[in-house]
Amino acid sequence: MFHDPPPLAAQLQTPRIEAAVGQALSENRIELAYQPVVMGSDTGVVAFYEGLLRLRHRDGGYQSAGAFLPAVETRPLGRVLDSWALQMGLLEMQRVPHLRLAINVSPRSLRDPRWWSTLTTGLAEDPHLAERLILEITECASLRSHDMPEIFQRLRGQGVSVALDDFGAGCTCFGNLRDLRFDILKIDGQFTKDVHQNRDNQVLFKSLLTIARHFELLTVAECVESHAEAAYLCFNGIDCLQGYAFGRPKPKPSWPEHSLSPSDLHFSASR
Ligand code: G
Ligand code: MN
Repeated sequence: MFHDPPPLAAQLQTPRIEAAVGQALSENRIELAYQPVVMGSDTGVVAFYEGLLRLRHRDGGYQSAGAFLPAVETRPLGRVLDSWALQMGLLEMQRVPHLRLAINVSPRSLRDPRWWSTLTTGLAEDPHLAERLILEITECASLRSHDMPEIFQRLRGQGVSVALDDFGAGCTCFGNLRDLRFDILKIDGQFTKDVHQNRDNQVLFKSLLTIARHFELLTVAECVESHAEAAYLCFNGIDCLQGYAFGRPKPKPSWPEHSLSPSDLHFSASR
């Protein structure tokens, strides 16, 4: 969701978007919508949810994060939105005892004291929150910076799980998988598109899956829109699926009665 650098069109619109987002924040119109990530072995079972930011307009319509985040991602407002998303996610996790939730965070925010304070203060509220929280970090150039392994160690010290988001979408660097410890690999939606009939995507998807298995990562296929795509992905061993075929992001889903444990998901935050 966070791209680096922002597209030119987005940069040109930044002041207008900043004003709209600032206004929406002050009027409590920035909210999280939750999209299920289901198990490949039984797509009726939700492994976890991803909380996605969206801006609700006064007339009730809304825009998803992709429409405004790229424009403000490098700005201080990008840090405010990341902290806001984390705070709202942690509050929902406190309210819903079994909820496993993934929240997006820009690598830039991993250097923001305010984001860290939101994380540590939130996790201190309940000793079981950390094991239910997944932080999704989009691959970008700043993940290669020399202080990232130390920042990751600090993150893992909090007991949370870490996902590499949109893998393969941007400046893909396989070295990140070797040098930074992730629990989950989210394979970008471009590789799942028509994968059941697109030979190129079949080869790319299988290669990414082989790499993920080597690093013992839980795999999630993003943007799965059809059951034909899902069938191919499951047959070839994907762990989890996310996309419109299994549920659109919703502000108030009916939460499950219980959630899968980390061992059911074949990864553990303490690994
Ligand atoms: O970058 P990240 O994967 O965090 O963002 C997910 C984005 O993709 C959200 O804006 C969400 O609404 C959108 N999305 C989720 N599932 C699908 C899907 O199946 N198809 C498409 N086109 N978009 C999706
Ligand atoms: Mn994400």
